[in-house]
Amino acid sequence: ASDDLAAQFDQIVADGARIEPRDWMPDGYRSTLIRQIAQHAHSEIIGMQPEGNWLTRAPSLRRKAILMAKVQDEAGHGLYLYSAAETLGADRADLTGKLIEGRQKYSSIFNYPTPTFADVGTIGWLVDGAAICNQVPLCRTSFGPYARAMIRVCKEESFHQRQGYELLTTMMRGTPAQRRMVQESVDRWWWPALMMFGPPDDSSPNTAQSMAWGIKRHTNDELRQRFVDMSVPQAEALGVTFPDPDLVWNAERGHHDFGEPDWSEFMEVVKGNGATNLERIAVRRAAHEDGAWVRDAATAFAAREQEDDR
Ligand code: FAQ
Repeated sequence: ASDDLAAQFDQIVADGARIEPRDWMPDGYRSTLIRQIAQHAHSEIIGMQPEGNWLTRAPSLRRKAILMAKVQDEAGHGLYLYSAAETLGADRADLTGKLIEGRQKYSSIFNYPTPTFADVGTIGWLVDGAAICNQVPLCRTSFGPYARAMIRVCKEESFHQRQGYELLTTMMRGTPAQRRMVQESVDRWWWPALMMFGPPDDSSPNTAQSMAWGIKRHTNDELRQRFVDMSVPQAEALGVTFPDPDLVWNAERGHHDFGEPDWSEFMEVVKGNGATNLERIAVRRAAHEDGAWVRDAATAFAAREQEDDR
């Protein structure tokens, strides 16, 4: 019977259809998905911090309202993703515990500081841009709840990307100092944005199996290339350059050639040694501890309601 179930699973994956929570699945498929979805959820939640830094300092009411809405959306994405992980048997409180104990990863990109307001625009343009590039194919990932979550998340990320680009175009129409601020910000974020796609294919331990299971639809390098090709004309329209002397159109390949990100920096950031890793986790831990009374009150309230029902 278990052979039948495995064959059924393989057939669903081969057909490009969706595996649902009650379907049989290999243990490795389940654990890979829990790992990836949890890392993704943690990234959304930790990802509120770099831009959150500017909420009280946004230069106008309009910019503040936009930024507040965007940061709230990221919280929503995180909760949506934790729920998708729960359909696989994970427990949200346990996942949060693993994050603040440093036992589960979140995206390297959120370990860089945001010293200027232009960073809000650059994060929207490049970081949300890279996120969309990576997540649109995940709308077709083989696990149903994850794929469906990605549809709404991608719609909201597209809005985030546009607000970032619009912010930068406004600054580029401003003073020379504002234009310099945009270029300086783009110089800092370009390489970290390329690292978001993960290590090169030949040193990506999970890609082959995740592609075979239909969890990933493209390799890390394929998506990185797509992002570079997409970003170059946008940079031209904006009037900024990327800090890569090797970035050049290759007519033969029909793609841009580009330089190698500093993979030793990536490894260090993923290991916890980036500029803001400690701060990000400390802030998340403090928020979790400060919120303990709310969880306790909600649990006590739910218990009393149940008692009243009896
Ligand atoms: N940072 O074998 P692979 C957002 C880890 S967007 C840290 O290639 P895989 C929106 C990897 O987990 C950001 N760790 O792994 C937003 C693995 O760890 P292991 C979140 C990284 O999974 C915008 C090891 O290295 N998006 O939040 C990174 O097949 C603005 C080996 O790598 C997602 O998570 C990295 N950059 O491919 C929010 C998308 N790259 O095995 C706020 C979903 C790799 O030790 C503001 N995830 N690692 O546990 C994915 O598509 C994949 O997981 C990849 C990595 C492509 C990220």
